[in-house]
Amino acid sequence: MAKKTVPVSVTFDKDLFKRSVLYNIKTLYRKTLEEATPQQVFQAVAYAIKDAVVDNWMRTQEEYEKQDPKTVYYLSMEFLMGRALGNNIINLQAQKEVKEALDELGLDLNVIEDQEPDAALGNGGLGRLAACFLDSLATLGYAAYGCGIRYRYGMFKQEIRDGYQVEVPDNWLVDGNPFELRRPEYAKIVKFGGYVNVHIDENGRSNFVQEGYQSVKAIPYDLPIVGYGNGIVNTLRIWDAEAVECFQLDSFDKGDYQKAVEQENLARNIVEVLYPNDNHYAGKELRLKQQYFFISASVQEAVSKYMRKHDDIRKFYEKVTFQLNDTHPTVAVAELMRILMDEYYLTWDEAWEVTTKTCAYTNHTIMSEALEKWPIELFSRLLPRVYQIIEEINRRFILKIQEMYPGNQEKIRKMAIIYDGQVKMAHLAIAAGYSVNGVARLHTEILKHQELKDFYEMMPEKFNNKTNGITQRRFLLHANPLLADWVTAHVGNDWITDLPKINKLKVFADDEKSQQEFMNIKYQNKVRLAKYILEHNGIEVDPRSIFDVQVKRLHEYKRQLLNILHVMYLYNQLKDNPDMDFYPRTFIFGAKAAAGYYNAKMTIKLINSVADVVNNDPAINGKIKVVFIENYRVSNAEIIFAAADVSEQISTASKEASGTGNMKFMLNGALTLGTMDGANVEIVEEVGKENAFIFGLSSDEVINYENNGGYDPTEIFNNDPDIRRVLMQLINGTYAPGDPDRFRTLYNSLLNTLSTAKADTYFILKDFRSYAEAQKKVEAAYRDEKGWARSAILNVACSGKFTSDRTIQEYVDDIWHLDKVVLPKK
Ligand code: Z15
Repeated sequence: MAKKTVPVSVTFDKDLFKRSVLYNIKTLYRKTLEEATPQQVFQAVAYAIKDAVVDNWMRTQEEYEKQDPKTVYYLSMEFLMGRALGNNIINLQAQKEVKEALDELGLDLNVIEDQEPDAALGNGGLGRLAACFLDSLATLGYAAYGCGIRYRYGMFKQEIRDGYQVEVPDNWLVDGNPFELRRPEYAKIVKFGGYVNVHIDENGRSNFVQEGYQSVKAIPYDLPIVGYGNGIVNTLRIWDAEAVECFQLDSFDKGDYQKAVEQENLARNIVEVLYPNDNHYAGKELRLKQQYFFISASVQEAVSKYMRKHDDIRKFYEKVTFQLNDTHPTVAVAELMRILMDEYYLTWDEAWEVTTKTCAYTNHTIMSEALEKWPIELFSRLLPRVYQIIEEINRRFILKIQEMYPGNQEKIRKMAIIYDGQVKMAHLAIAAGYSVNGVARLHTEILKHQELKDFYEMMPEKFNNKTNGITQRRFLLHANPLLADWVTAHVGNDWITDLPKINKLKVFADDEKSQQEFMNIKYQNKVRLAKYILEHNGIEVDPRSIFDVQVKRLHEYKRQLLNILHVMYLYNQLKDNPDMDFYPRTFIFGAKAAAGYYNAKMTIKLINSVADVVNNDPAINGKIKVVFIENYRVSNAEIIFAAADVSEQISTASKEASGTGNMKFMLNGALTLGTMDGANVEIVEEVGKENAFIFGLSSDEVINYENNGGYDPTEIFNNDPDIRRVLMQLINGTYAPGDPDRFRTLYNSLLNTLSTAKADTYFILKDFRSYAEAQKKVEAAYRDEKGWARSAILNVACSGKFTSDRTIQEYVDDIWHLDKVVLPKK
């Protein structure tokens, strides 16, 4: 076990770094190291690391200038980056030197890292995927920009008060962000509102100009994205909004004054806060403003950067590609058309050719409530010129539909971009994109044959699958140093940049010594999490119990309710039969609910209420513990994945497009307890179904029920006394003493015997028995310690496919066709 994962860096200057830290504390705070607060020490260390990063950043960008590689712009409303310091140190391969240097200064890197606020510019899976992609793009050496919004407030901080979620603003910039760089020289103007005027010029051309608009200045802030060990540093560019100019106090014109105030307010509001909805579209005007704001600025910048080096805008797509992360940035299609026609005077056909060779679209969900449909009234008022262009795209698209399906009104109804007074953003993205991809094999198949069937039949060549992935640098190397070192000691450290190499671990799965070492590491990670839980929740948990974990956004389709109903069922069994054979289990939850999502919030309250009862009942002897981890986010996720035995991936089959938490658990040696949904299907394919616990309806069965009006849960309620007992406990005050109606809405969502509304649309009762049986198998399997260790090691060994390096290489090969960049030796 001599080999350590941390390589010796040849370029990182330890002494320079130490001096830099002390100098920073002096010049930033006029203090000595001893006088500085922990936050100030963090800032000083972060600036010292930034110094090393900036050298590589400049070198990389210079090299891009020289080599002029094709560049991807990953356009996304969300980048869920988490903390930067630890990740940057790892990717600089400077961990050993930094740790030594800090040690010599009497500082502890872990404590310093803990001072950094998470950059939580995202909700969940979609935003974290974008962050993993940036890591992989830089590590693989591809020229890439992430383009997004510099929200003043990111994802809210979750506090649990009296068992309820309370949202607290996330003022992540209070102490300043040491890694960001303000770039006012690249500011752009973005225009909203007004009306479109046509000017005929001297050549008889019609020029469309927006007049009477309000404008906002977009100021970019750049964040470095450090590649692992290759000197590459890419850029995440996030836009801040500023008023265009201070309005004139001597303006006596009331209209102008009013307009100036409105313009200033627009700038103030636009980047104020991230909408905290995951997989749900709320249709708010400000959200559309956010979308157009960052897209207009990003597209303007991409075009002007291209024109600084090239003269023919008609060949834009040879050097630039836009990836649309869901429909949120789809207005880019029309904005690019606008710039090409109105500012570069391309004809419609020329502009359309460039646009359709530049834009590609990723679909991340089939949940209908997530599909963006903007009322045309709102859209045309806010973006009059862009709307005009979309109308023309729609007109021509309908002509194409008619050409292919003459006289088929049904096709137009289902496929038009503008229909029923709404602009359908997914239809726009598909009509204008050269690629449409889903995020796991099953998801892409459902898109092709169900949700987007008509589009697939019309344009099959556009459709492709890109199964999601995660970065092993953050989720193993950084999150789980004990396991990372163990893996390296056994198979070398190639896995850090070539995850499939981790497959060499397979031969150790049956080796008893390896099994013991593995379980010992898992135990230590469970102790680390138990300590975190005690400090943050005041709950004592036994690291020898099974750590059964469900962490993800709270959503009905993800079925946290199924999990907690099953805990209630187990508790009933234990109460009836205190001496039954029962392996101690700790059920761990972590989840934020969208602020306005009532059932989701009540599920959090239910979990905490069950926790209160179960954790404090001496009759069950601590055999079940329920823990709700407050404020689940990237930084504590890293501790949680490392400590998990069981990975709960229990969405209603067909609803979870991919999932990425499932992959993070697998990489850390947890066994999946899940449905055949999203990427679970591919996980099981890699590791073998004997090393996972699969249950529940298949996606085909779910879709079948849905196409035939659902199923009737009352039958299950009537015939299964255990389930009936659990459901009655939702409404008899067992978990809400004095307020038996508290969970009535959850009960109604499952049964709803009173109204005609559909009940149990997520098949919780239908899948309950199958889930409970799978859980029994989990318990039996865990009792066989060697067998469990074997399966856990195999999960790690078979996780190679799920690196985002693989995903990105597939995007490059099949969609983007980027040039690989290698930096010359210094
Ligand atoms: C989001 O986090 C996801 C999809 C969405 O449409 C929105 Cl708005 C947010 C998630 C999927 O639910 C999840 O299955 C997937 O793994 C993730 O995107 C990344 O593709």
